[in-house]
Amino acid sequence: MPKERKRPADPAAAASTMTAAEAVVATLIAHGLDTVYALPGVQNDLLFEALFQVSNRLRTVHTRHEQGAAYMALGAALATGKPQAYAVVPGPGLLNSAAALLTAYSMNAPVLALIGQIPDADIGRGLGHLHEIRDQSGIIKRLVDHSELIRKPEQAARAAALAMRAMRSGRPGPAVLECAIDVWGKSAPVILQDPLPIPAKTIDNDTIRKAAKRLGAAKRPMIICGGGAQDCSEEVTALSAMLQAPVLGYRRGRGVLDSRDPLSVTLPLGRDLWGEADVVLAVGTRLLIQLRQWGVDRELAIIRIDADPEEYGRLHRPAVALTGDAKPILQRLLAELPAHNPKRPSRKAEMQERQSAWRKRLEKISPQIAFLDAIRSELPEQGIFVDEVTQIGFAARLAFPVYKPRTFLSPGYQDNLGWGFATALGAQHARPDVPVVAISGDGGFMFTASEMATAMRHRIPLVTIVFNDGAFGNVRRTQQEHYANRLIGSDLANPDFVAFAKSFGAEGVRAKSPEELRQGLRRALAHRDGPTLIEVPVGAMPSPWEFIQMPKVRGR
Ligand SMILES: Cc1ncc(C[n+]2csc(CCOP(=O)(O)OP(=O)(O)O)c2C)c(N)n1
Ligand SMILES: [Mg+2]
Repeated sequence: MPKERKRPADPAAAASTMTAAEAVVATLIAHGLDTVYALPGVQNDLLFEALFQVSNRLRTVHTRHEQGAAYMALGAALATGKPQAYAVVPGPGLLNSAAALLTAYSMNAPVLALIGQIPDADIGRGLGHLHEIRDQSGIIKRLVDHSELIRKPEQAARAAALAMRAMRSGRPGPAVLECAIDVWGKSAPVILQDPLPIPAKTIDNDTIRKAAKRLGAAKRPMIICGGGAQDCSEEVTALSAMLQAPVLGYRRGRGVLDSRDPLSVTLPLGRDLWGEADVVLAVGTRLLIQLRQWGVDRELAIIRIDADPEEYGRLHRPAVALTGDAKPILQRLLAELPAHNPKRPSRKAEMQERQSAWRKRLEKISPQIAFLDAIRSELPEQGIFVDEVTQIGFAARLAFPVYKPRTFLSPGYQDNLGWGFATALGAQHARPDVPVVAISGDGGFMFTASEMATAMRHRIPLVTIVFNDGAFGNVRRTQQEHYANRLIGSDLANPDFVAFAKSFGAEGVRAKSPEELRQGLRRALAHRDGPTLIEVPVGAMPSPWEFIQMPKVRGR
């Protein structure tokens, strides 16, 4: 058994005797964290003991499954833009959280995982300890860019500070700290570690000028935003106005330019504009859809802003590459651009016309859009919409108006079914000041439905809308349309979702039409004392895929 704690954590003291767990916890507090999403177990008992000591400064929010804890940390990170943490036991605990950790990696989200370990001396020996997994550290190294195994208390504070810095430097992303069952409780004189400075990339004047000249000379400039642009709304808005450049955001880039601006576009019109553009400024996006689906040719010059220079060599060499944090780079570009940019006539009328032409074509998916209109009419501007891999979600990416950054949370390229409910719980927990609405299908919701208990236990006022078609509808439609109706593994037996919610003590409502959904949402959003589930029974919906997987418009 681990030794008893000698002294309670005291993060104010510069050096004192404390356990590894106390040192980690004090370091997290010093970095501004206020919550750890967690599921306990014996390897982490001493970590939880340290969390207990500081529970007035660092809340422990426990979930019913490790994926819930990790998705909640992810949702909190996406909604706030700030680092968040979760803690789980090794082996099955780690693996249960792994889909969320993978998603955090894919989304460059600063999520710190605290993972237990078997007794330190036996790591790697294959003795069959509780929750032992072969080469846990090796598995973790494949999942994230930064990880460390804490082997003694003296190492703990610095390890935590390094992890916190790693999550925010270069390409941001998750980090993992492992610590053995018998090390969490070991004590030593510990010097607490202040936050380490985040190294800033120097921005090269010549490259900024080169980019500004290209953009200034462009006849049909365009801006494409990914998740890396979420903190650059002001700058992108100003650049777009100066250049009269449309701004495309699809999943992670939505909300950077307000959807009410006629220059703000989603995929279908974005593809037309990509076909016409002579210069594209890509901010914090992999450009996978553009370069792989829509094509590229010599007439198009691409300027990329990315935290990770490895991006440039992957698919297509950019004409100009600006590496680093997008915000200061865009600010420099904004300062330089007026010297090279002509006064440009407004494209407002043209863009409004093109937007409405596409809205007409999107009427093909109007059942989905009618539900989205109902949600938008009730969700305030700063309210957060959490997307899922479901029919309403696919339509939302194309047609849901988004007014502010970080108010449209979409899972990026993992597109992992089942992320939504628990991620939204984390978003709502971390942003109690704004309403959060999660949408999901009956399939996706059931991945983490047990976290309704977490929503009740921690009184999280999330509103969840479950669109119930009794199927993995997207799969079923594919089987109908492309496999001659050979249906396999796509029908679902469901609970009564309203009764399910009520059985936890949550509010449960059924809405059978967009209008009933609107009314139900209005009531639900007024109820801030706990969760609400709104079930919407639906039939099969028209396919959105012709608007998402669109053919080439450039190149061979
Ligand atoms: C982790 C994961 N597993 C499987 C899939 C494949 N998949 C994509 S959509 C879908 C069905 C979604 O069903 P539901 O949530 O009910 O939404 P619907 O399409 O019926 O609206 C499945 C299984 C996925 N995207 N992610
Ligand atoms: Mg379904």
